[in-house]
Amino acid sequence: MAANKAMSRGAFVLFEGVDRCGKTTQATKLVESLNNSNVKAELWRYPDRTTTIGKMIDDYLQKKSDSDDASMHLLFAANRWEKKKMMEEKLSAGVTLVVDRYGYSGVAFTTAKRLPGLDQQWCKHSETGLVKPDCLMYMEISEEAAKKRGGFGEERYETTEMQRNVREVFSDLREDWWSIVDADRSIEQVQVDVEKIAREAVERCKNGLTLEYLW
Ligand code: Z5A
Ligand code: MG
Repeated sequence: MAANKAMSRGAFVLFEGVDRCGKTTQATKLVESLNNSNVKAELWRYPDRTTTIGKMIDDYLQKKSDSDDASMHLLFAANRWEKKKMMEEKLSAGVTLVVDRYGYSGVAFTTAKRLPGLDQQWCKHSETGLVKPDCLMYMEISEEAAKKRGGFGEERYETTEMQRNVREVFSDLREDWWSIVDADRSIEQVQVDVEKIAREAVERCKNGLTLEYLW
């Protein structure tokens, strides 16, 4: 008997990277270009600051509230769990999801705090069972190039030391299947690579690809 062929579905395309590497810029442009070529696509961002959990995260990031670091890590993860079912439904309905940050940022930012007990392994537990991206574009940018894109904002993690630690954890987390995009270049140059990588993933998923889960 022939093995079951995986169903055609939308792709989960993820952008990750340190601050100001251009994730939101590229994710926005990609969604527009996919929709213009009749590939149904939506832009998702994490944290999703619109949900009840997302509002707590937003307050924390804007330093309007303070909380225990482990609790905050779990809230960031819960913000992904609360949308897991919708994510699966959209993908199986053929919608491509272009996602701006995900559990990799979750692990990178909490581990970067270098707190006893909150190591990478601990951080990964709360992500285990979430949908794994079909393609992960890690937007690699030098500290110098990032600096040229303006100063830090006012949010909690926007400091040089934190960003250096985050960069280190990301390089530790890196896996062979990630696509590393040179994000030091112009928006248009980066966009060429992004289009190619994303459309390959869309094609693979359209032809039938079983959904995988972290971690
Ligand atoms: N966080 C966490 O702790 N745990 C988690 O689980 C998750 C997140 C998911 C909020 O993230 C914070 O939450 C974040 C991680 C933490 N903390 N920090 N720091 P966010 O995603 O909301 O952060 P953001 O406000 O979107 O900023 P960003 O991600 O740092 O920026 P970006 O999206 O990578 O860059 P951009 O907005 O597209 O571009 C930045 C500027 O550069 C802008 O003026 C652009 O016009 C310009 N730009 C973009 N591309 C280029 C090129 N190629 N050349 C020149 N200029 C460019
Ligand atoms: Mg952004």
